[in-house]
Amino acid sequence: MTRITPVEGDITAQEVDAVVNAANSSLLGGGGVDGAIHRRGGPEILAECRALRASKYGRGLPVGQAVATTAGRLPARWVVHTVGPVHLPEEYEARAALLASCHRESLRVAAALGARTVAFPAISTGVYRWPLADAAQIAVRAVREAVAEHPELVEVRFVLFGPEAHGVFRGALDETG
Ligand code: AR6
Repeated sequence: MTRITPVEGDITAQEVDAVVNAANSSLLGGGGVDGAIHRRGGPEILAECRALRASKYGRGLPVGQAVATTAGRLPARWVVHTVGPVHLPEEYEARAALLASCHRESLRVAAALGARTVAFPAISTGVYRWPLADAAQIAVRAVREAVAEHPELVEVRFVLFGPEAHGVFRGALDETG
């Protein structure tokens, strides 16, 4: 059984095989988690992102999909970049499906590389404005479903910035555990 754990902390400090980045379609960096990962991980990550843009993802990484690069100087082996949806109430269903897809696809990509431990931030809950409690429900459900397909995963960790977000994810995990 894969352990699914909420921890309070900084995603860039996680000693795991794969760290998930809440990226944007350009793959060329931004603020929040994305900024922190590129700052701490160093230029190798951006170099691989640029190479992806020059090859397979000329038009950018579509929302809901995931792709891996080196983790550079982070204490991880890979960064799995995924693009969350911007929260838009009038397109709730379609975008909630894309947020679930981010989690499913990130775990698929990580597992295919041989990762056993994966850390997620609270995708879409910052710049992309998804309400935290709802994002937690979607993320937890998607991860629970996806780990059933990847029993080789030992741990999926949600890394939350601050006690409030940590409490919300812990609650969502407890409810569905
Ligand atoms: N560790 C853990 N969580 C963090 C960290 C960190 N170092 N930094 C922020 N958070 P965001 P999004 C939390 O905005 O909403 C970027 O510009 C934060 O409090 O990083 O998917 C990208 O390039 C929030 O709860 O991601 C995109 O353009 C959560 O992580 C866009 O933002 C996600 O916030 C993506 O927006």
